[in-house]
Amino acid sequence: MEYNELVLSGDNVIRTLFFTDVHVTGRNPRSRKDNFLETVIDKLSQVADIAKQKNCDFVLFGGDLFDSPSISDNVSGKCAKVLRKFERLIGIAGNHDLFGNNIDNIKSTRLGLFEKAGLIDLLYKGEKLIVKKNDLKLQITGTPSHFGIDGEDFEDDYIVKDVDKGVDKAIHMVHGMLMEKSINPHINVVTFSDILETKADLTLSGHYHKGFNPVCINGKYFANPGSLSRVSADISELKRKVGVLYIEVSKSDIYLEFIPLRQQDGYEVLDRSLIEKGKLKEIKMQEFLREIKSTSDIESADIENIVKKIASNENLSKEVVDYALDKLSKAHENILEE
Ligand SMILES: [Mn+2]
Repeated sequence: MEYNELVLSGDNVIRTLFFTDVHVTGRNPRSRKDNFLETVIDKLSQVADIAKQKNCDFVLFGGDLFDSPSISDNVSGKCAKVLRKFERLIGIAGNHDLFGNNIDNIKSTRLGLFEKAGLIDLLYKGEKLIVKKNDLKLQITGTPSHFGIDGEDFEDDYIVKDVDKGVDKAIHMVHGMLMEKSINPHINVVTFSDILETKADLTLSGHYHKGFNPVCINGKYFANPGSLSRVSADISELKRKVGVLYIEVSKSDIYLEFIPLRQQDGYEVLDRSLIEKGKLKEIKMQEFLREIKSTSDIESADIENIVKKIASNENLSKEVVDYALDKLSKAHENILEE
């Protein structure tokens, strides 16, 4: 972030929207029957319109703007054009925005380019933005995605430990698997109860595309409105309404409201014919290939795991491991740029 304070004028309420996981791409996901790029650009345009209608002071974004960090010029240009409709967009990077899920290489990604061009202001781990409006003071922090975000050191990424003096409310954004409870023993998740000691009054997460209804535990809110686009033809995605979270912050309160966007019925845009023909394996393979083609997340995560495993057996220093991981993410970058 180039600034750490934002002074606004108006009443005593800060208004904002939060949206996440847009996955802009020119490659139509296998499950989609429509023109995915057009649909997703329209979604972004709607979010900008709602921000104007609702008089939002700025808009918050939870990561994965792009499906891949090196999306084509043509697609990036269309995305840049619609982002110009936003007066102020403040967000974090998602795993799909990064090469090898390594935030250190943000400068060579499309999202990094958009940051430099002033289309989005990115929050990095440890940075703090103080928003002042009359006598209301809001602190905003964010943790972008990185390798191992939902691993054993999750507290460092999810729990806000200090809030500036005089701050009335704090919002924290994180691109990680935050949910009510674990869904699969093979996927690391962070649950609300894991992070109840956070000083953030509102924790906003992306990454988990299905999202969840906002919850309030001991006066602390947790919310994820779900991905702005539907890329899989799972029954839950067919039924899910895509939308944004409207947020009002006042000295005493936080108000949250899910606003659905204009959208086609899931059954109109998502193709389940392969699933219904019992070709689930084929679909899973397509989705796997899509992942590899986009960010190689699965592949690179595995390689990173291997590096870390070797390192722990060989007692290598952290510098050596970091060097190896850095080399890997650069190699990943070269593969995608070819
Ligand atoms: Mn995502």
